[in-house]
Formats: sequence, C-alpha cells, structure tokens
Amino acid sequence: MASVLVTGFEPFGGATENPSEQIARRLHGWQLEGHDVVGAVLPCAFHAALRELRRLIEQHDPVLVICLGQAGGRVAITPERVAINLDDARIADNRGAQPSDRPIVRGGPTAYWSTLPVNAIVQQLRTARLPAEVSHTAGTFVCNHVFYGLMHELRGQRRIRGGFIHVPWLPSQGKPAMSLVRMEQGIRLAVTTAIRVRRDVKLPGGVLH
Ligand code: PCA
Repeated sequence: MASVLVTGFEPFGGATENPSEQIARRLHGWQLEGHDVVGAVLPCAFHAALRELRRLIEQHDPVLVICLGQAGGRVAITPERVAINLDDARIADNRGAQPSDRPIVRGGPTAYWSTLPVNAIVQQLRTARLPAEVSHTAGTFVCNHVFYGLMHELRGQRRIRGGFIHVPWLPSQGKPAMSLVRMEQGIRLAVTTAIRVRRDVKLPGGVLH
C-alpha cells in the first residue's frame, strides 16, 4: 500500500504541548483510499528535524508528505503556499540553536512552492465549517526550515508531493485556539483532499485568504 507521511513537532519554547504532535499521533495507522498514514514526531531543532524527516522518507517511501506545526496566534488552519531559504530565529530551538539571517541551503533557490493543492484544501475545510486560509509565510523558524528542506529534497521529481500546514493553539495554550477534535478533523480532510486533488483549483481572485 502507498504511504502518506504526516509529521508534527514536539513542544518548543518552554511549552508542554504542541497540537501538531498530537494530530500526527492520532493519524498514525489511518488507512484511506489505498493509502497507509504514518504519523511521526520531529524534534524542534534546526538540522536535526530535517535529518529525521529525510530518514522517515527513506524508511517509508511515501507518495505524499504533509508536515504540521503550531502557529500560536493564528485563528485558522493554514496550508502554507511557500517556503523561503532563510533561518532567522527569534527564540532558541530545543537544542539551544538560534541561527540568525542564514540560508537553509547555501546557493539554493530563494523559495519553493508547496506541491499540495492549498486552495482545494481551504475550500474543503470551509465547506466542513472549519476556519481555514492559505498562508504566505511559514515564518523563519524550524517549521519553515523543515518545509524548505522538504521541498528541496523533493525538487525535480513528480512522484512525491509535499507541503506544510500550520495549526492554531489548543485551548489549554492560550487564545485564539481550536479544539484538538476540530484540528484533527481538518487535517484528515486536508490529507484526503491532497490525495484526491493532484492539480490545485484556480480561483478568479488568486488564493483563498
Ligand atoms: N512551530 C514552530 C516550530 C515547531 C512548531 O510546531 C514554527 O512555526 O516554526
């Protein structure tokens, strides 16, 4: 069976929870439309997170890779459209690294597009009455680092598609927040849409904000 890799991150910045970790764990073992979902958790550390992601891709040979992360302060589930070649950390990662103004891949392209159908995902989530919008920045911390590293890894081939989705805080972490049940429902819908829709929908006004 073809596999789908869904990753989350361990808690960071002194927090004790990260919804992305919990969603990835809940999705592990889910089977849908001939695909087997592997849920895994990445360390919140520059480089180490990417090494682990590459190892997981090697091990599971997925056709689709969706990385999840927490974006405190956001009010919606946000598929990221673009990853940029920049590490610039406001806080230290879980191993004490705090790179500033550094490329992720020296000499690499400035940016990579997600190969997930981000508009179709937002449409499907809104149809299910879940708040969703396309985001144009995954930040410059470990999430963008992993997203860029993933797209760099997947460049020049069409077999494996990949991208990144940020989720809001859990109610226990602060406001604005979304319940874990709704986030899980949203990410299941996003995975299903990514499997079904290979070419994203085009919208008259561009993307779904
Ligand atoms: N969010 C952070 C890193 C890990 C996570 O869940 C970010 O947005 O970069």
